[in-house]
Amino acid sequence: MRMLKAAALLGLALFAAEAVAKPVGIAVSGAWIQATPPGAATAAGYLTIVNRGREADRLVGAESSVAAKVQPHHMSMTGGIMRMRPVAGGLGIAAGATVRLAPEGDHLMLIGLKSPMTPGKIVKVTLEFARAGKVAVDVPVRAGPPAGDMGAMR
Ligand SMILES: [Cu+2]
Repeated sequence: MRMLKAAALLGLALFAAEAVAKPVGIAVSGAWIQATPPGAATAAGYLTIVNRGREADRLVGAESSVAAKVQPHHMSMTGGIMRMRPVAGGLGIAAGATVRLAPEGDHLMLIGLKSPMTPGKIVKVTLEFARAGKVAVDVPVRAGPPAGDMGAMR
């Protein structure tokens, strides 16, 4: 009984610590960037955004020192051809919703790479949300998707 109580208190303490570290309603997890061959001008980044807040938010932009610009991109299928374009007005995340940016789907596009994305490298990306403001994420470069990330279409 005593152990259970201690565990419950510890759980509360951890929850509180997390709440302090992330005062905003937005949580980002599972971020990674697809490695690129030398000389590549662009790279794609993927991540999962959870909006724990009670209000809808939007990912309106992003930046990183490794690229001239970083844009949220939307992927769509038109006549059997996949096309991507910058998300006009930002990527919406409804209150309580989880939005997954994954291979073959929406992604972050790093444009004008200043150095090659080699596996193992950690890239700092700052996401900008309309409500939550700036959220900095350390994003590892990977040769392929992490285990369990099956892509947006599967
Ligand atoms: Cu793109």
